[in-house]
Amino acid sequence: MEQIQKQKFYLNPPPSCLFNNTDHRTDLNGVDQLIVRRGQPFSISLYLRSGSYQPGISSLDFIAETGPQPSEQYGTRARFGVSPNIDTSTWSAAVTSPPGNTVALSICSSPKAPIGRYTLTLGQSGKIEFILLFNPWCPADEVYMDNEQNLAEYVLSQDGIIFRGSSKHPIPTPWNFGQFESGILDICLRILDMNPKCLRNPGKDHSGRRNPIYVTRVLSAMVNCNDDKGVLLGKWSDGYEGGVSPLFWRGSVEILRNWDTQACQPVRYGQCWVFAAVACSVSRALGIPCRVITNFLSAHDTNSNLVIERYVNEKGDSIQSREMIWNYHCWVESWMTRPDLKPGFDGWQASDPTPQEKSEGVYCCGPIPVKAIKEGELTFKYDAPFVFAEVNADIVTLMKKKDGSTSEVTTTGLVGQKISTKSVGSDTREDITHLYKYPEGTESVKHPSAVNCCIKKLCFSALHLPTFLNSCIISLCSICSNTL
Ligand SMILES: [Ca+2]
Ligand SMILES: [Ca+2]
Repeated sequence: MEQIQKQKFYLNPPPSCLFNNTDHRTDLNGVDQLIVRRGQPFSISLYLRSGSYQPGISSLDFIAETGPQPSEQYGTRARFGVSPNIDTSTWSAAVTSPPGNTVALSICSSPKAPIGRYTLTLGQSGKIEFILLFNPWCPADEVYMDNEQNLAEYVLSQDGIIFRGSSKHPIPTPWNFGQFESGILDICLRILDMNPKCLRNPGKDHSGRRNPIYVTRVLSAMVNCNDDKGVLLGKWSDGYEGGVSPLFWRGSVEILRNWDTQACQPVRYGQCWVFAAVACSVSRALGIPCRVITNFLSAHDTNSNLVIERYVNEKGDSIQSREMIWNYHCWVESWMTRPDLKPGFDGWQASDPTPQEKSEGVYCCGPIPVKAIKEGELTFKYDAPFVFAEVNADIVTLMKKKDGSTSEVTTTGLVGQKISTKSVGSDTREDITHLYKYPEGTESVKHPSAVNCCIKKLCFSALHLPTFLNSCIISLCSICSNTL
């Protein structure tokens, strides 16, 4: 048997970024660094220092590593050799050129590999650096999306429309996501590196980056600056001195660059659509299909009972307002499978970077399958009750009377109107309310057992509850007593 020869070789620099990046649909980032998507082969070529490459005789060993503590156990280090054919289900390499002193190689990452910065070492003599991204074009990737028009919109499009205004008059606001603009991908990776889970345990965090569920949850925490060195500081009242009014931003690029150049100090100021838009930019940059959605008459349930409690006096004036109904609220949906849940909940997952309530001790929310909200699966990860309440909560108005008695009125069907997102390939509004809930009043409406009121609609009344909701909001039509 012939002995395998360890040959010395060096890279034919640089790896063709133009060819590879174009092939991997990352060329909009530029072609000065190698940026590839997982589960898809890319090409490099080597010069051998002595002799020529002989299939079956020469040995070529590769080590791919990511993060500061690469380990095979964590999946952040992979060692592999040359195979007769490329295997796109794992890290693999194959020679694609005839024998000679130049060797053309096809290299493929595992479709389950962590995303991020990699070093690929060839023996002891060659190294290349590259960035690995999620691959929604790869059927074996958890973010796979089987529709080119949707991919063009939800991954590649840098121009968006975010709907604001009111349920009666949704107003389209143009937004530049700019996920491929110069330096943005590097900033997105820095956001991952600055997240507290990474700072505490970088090896484990880099391993977690194989999982779009994990990455999406990290982003929902890191887009706000609560608890961490996140990107945006929220402000919901007048007075935006020392910063930019949320109304003045026109895109994510300036926000991300400001955060990066100011040593990760929070950018002032964000509100829901700004938080959501930045999360959408980062998700698309990393290769997770993502869209911003707007929920009109969105409830904020602070005590997880799926009901918005409003206290009013006899005049109907609000006397306590811990819970509220926003005229609209924005969050994002990201596209991925959910192997951690029972089957049937792949697809759009809602996550919300606006800091509202803590989840597992941190201001973050989701991802939760949109379908789980529709089906009332409120035990599913993550944060199902909060999102369910945003689109479904009933309003219980408690009127404290002068004689000390209290009357209670429940309003259903008001919260969660015209849930909207930009249409694929056009600037029109797509109404996706049906993805979140069954039509009001149909038998198939799912009522989780925790909601033990408001199911019976006992009467209709012309009663209007003044002032506690914005005047543009109110159109109360169904009133019921919660006597169940
Ligand atoms: Ca945060
Ligand atoms: Ca509540």
